Amino acid sequence: DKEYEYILTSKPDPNVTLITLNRPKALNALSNGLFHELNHALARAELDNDVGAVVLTGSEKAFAAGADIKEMKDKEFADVYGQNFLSHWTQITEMKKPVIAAVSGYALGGGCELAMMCDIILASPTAKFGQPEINLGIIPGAGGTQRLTRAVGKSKAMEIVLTGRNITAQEAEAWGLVSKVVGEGEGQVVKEALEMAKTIASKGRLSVMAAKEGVNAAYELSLHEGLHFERRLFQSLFATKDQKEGTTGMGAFAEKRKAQFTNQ
Ligand code: CO8
Repeated sequence: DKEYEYILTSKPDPNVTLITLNRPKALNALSNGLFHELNHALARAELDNDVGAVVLTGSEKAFAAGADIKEMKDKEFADVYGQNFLSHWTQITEMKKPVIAAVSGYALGGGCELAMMCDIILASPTAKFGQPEINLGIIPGAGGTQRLTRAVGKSKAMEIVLTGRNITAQEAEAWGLVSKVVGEGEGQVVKEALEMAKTIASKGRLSVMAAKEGVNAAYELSLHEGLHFERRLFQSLFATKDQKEGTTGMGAFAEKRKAQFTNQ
């Protein structure tokens, strides 16, 4: 993929985009340039009508070892505040299509935060998650005190953020940070993430987006508001052709056949 310097993109399946962070010499340290490219590739996947889900991965050794410390180290308050440093690093959370993180090796600092911005995290047994910012005299800046706390609870989040120690894939799974630790073997985590993405992409696009919106609303709204929002989303899907195809008398369920969704 010649147009990008820090990432690779491909479509291993007609309905799935794979984005691979590719700064091997820096363990995929996250730089300004890398995020510009990542945002570009994500926007392209979002606009591609064939694509129903995205997989984001790194290398066997590192998903991403954090923000690029060399790029960050000489910045002053006037630089980071004046240019709103990190503000464009969260664009991935604006995606309507699901994004699965396939994590091998280090997911540290901004790398762990980037994984947490995705909708589902699959981990290889070699994955190591952590927020080592405390060792650098800073704190997590893109969700490490917020998304992590919602994922694993206060006591465990405090331990991770205050000690800076890495947690294993097995701990991350037991604590609910990742949905699954896959089997051993090079490339296995990407393989399983692509399979999962393919499954999701085979569903109706509109209901997948609405489901993602509903789950994400659980982090923002009270239970009462969240349930109200969910019911409205649910009701709105009755205006879609996919609901007719999926469930009604003329549809797949009644005819005992596989639904042919048209994303309408
Ligand atoms: N930034 C820049 N370069 C890095 C980084 C990084 N975060 N991590 C590794 N590298 C570079 C190393 O400098 C080295 O380069 P060189 O060969 O030129 O010296 C190369 O990658 C290989 O690294 P190591 O030789 O250190 O490899 P090891 O296998 O010995 O160690 C470690 C691997 C343990 C991962 C180690 O590299 C390490 O501790 N890295 C730093 C981890 C860290 O502190 N991360 C947090 C950074 S702060 C942060 O992320 C703030 C979040 C901001 C929000 C982001 C929003 C998404």
